[in-house]
Amino acid sequence: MFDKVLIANRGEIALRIHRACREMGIQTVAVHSTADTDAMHVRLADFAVCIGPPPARDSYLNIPAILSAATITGVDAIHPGYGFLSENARFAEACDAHGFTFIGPTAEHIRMMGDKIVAKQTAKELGLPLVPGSPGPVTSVEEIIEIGKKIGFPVLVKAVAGGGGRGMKVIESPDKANEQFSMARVEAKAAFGNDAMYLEKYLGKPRHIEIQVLGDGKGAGVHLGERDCSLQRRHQKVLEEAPSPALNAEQRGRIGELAAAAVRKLKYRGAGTMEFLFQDGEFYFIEMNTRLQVEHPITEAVTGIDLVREQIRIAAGGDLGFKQEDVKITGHANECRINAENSETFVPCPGKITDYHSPGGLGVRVDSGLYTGYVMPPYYDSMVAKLIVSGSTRNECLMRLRRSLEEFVIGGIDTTIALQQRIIHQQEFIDGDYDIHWLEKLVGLKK
Ligand code: MV4
Repeated sequence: MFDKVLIANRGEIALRIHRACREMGIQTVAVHSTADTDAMHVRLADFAVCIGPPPARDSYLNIPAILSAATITGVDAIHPGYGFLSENARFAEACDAHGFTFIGPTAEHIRMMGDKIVAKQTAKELGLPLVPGSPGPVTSVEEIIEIGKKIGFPVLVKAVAGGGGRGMKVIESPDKANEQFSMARVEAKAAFGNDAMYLEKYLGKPRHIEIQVLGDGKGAGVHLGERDCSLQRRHQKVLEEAPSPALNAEQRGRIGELAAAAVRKLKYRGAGTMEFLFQDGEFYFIEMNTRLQVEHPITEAVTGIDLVREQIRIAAGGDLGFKQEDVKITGHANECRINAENSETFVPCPGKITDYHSPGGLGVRVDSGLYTGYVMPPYYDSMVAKLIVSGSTRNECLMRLRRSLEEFVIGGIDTTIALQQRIIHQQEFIDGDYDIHWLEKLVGLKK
């Protein structure tokens, strides 16, 4: 096992990783920008190294600075968290080249899933169901119209280098193809420096269902059930739940088994998430994330498995601590993401936390680096806390979530606590009756 791990991230996830390390008797090294000197995870870490100025490209994305910090402090391994360098294959390779274990999948698997066409081709070979579409990149309007006529309009063009919804355009009919295809390409070129595109049939009212997987890199692999992440605004998830209120046991078992079999065939190492759209009882693979995800705690809540601990154990060469039949999904969990934003306008609102009180009690977990007096810097993501609530049933969980949101006090800044309260009081939400467009309709800012 490792003696010392460098945490190449910030905020609540840096704290989350620190906590797992601590419980495993592993020392931690925080690396931080000059804007994060007073961050909670920096205070708690055994060692801290300032790696640069506030802009992420100069600090949290600065590979030489991070590797220098790793060398100076003599760590064994580097945990990238989510975002930043977590899905950067060159970073994973650089860690290895410098003698540090990258706590994550192989660079090869990161690269494979980073190219969305390769990811889909791989998923197909692994036996996962795909959205009908182009087998490879599309380069001409004629091709789009031809495939569109075969699979039916509307179709969706997506950027090969995309993800997160950027560089995506719905093409309603053949006569709109020319204009919408060029718009998508311009966007993709600007966002990713790559305008390669592929085509899919457009699903009009799907849910976003993702399967958490773990592999040991040696052919063992399990799934830890699904998360329903359909409640999102502008491709930012807002409130997640596990299990999904939309799936029955047969559907859950079917997609879980397929995902776990895929992990074993791939000899995938570490934690990953297979994303599917789910509509009319069918699953359609869209992409795979080769990192720990923001919403991982709801899976932890319903399985009792510490995902960061498993990531670290696997990276250190260990076997999976359990088999598929040992994984039991018990009860229900929800996560509310609390952002430093106005609940109506979504305008970011960084600043000083004048008052802080987090909810507690049975089944309540708060992952946050906030404390009274903390000054939130304006340079990074606006998510400041995650409220994770669990219960033996979905109803118990929702009642607990309701009272936990009432207890939560974050003074001095605007937060999305009020938005979360609004969501959980909607009848459709209570009924579990929502798709990926429902929240945008509720908040009335649909593009
Ligand atoms: C789709 C889709 C409909 N049909 N693909 C958006 C982000 C990227 N991960 C995949 N996305 C979508 N792909 C087909 N063939 C609709 C979306 C989509 C979406 C997906 C998940 C969660 C929220 C979403 C919001 C808008 C569109």
